[in-house]
Amino acid sequence: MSRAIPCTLIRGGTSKGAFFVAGDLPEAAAERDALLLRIMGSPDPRQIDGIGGADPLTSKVAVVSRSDRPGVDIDYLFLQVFVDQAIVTDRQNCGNILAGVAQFAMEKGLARASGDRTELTVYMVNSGQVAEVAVETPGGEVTYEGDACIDGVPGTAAPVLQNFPEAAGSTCGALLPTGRSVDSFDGVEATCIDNGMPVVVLPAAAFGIRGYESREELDANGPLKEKLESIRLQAGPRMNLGDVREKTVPKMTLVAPPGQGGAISSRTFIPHRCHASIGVLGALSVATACMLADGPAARLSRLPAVTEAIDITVPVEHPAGQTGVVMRVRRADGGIIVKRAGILRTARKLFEGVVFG
Ligand code: NQM
Repeated sequence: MSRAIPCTLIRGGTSKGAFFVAGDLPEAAAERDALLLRIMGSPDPRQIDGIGGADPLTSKVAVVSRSDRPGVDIDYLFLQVFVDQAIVTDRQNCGNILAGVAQFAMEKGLARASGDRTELTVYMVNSGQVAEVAVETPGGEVTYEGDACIDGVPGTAAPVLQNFPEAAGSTCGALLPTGRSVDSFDGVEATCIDNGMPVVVLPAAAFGIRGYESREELDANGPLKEKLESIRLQAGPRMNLGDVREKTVPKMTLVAPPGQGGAISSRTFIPHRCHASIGVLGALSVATACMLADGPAARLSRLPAVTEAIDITVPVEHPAGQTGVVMRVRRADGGIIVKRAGILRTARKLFEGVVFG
């Protein structure tokens, strides 16, 4: 008989995932991953025999536990379940799914609300970094209802404020893991950057596209995807990620001048399908690339000049609108240092019960 496991489905930002308390899943990674593949219905392009939504953005898992690290409230492990391959990977973070972690932890008794607004420190197990997450808890109760809206999600919900005090080098060990702000792959200039998410930033025009195409149009462009994968496989080892054939990083972001009054236009492959909007930490990496002294994002973006220390909002345009990244930056040694970065998200609990594995 299949096993029943407590599970909550939550929309976090522009993604959706199955949330588990760590103790409810098998401890051994191989056993846990086999179970998650069954739960999501992978591998299968339709995920017909599981709860995944046949899209990388809805085939996500959060594993949450109380933290015993000093100054940290909860530990959050993110797992990406591939849709059409039998792969579960912990080699990336996910800021969108992070948007539901604090509420889930409080509802499961892993953390306590403190007054009308609760700030929790979350240890992101995937990168060994912390995020500060502030959520609404009127009268000490979790709420998902509110007036905040984010592009890519209809309607409004309670605001979730995420702050990333230490995002640089999350997975690659350095903000610019190749040691340069501009590299060249297959004759295309690229910025390899990791400010929370490893991303290869490339000029859309170098691929014969405008950079404002829809997700569907880009997903149907086989030759473009082949060129991006060739670059990704070369960039991966150079970014200290090793062989990335079976990894979801680095992400591939095509940039163009802003078309909707933002700072830069983006289309991101994650890595084999085009994102419906852009990831949270992905947006942070792209916004940071805009502030470098050179590279495709710096060249094509429209931003106020950074002189000394400033707080700046960088609206990153994407297929569903814009994601505003609020950053505190300062110029140093010919480059820039991002002191902290914040993003507004929302989340909504969709159902809670047991899932059969
Ligand atoms: O970059 C998708 C998402 C993400 C990741 C992906 C994310 C982030 O939108 O922080 O949120 O890049 O695979 O869920």
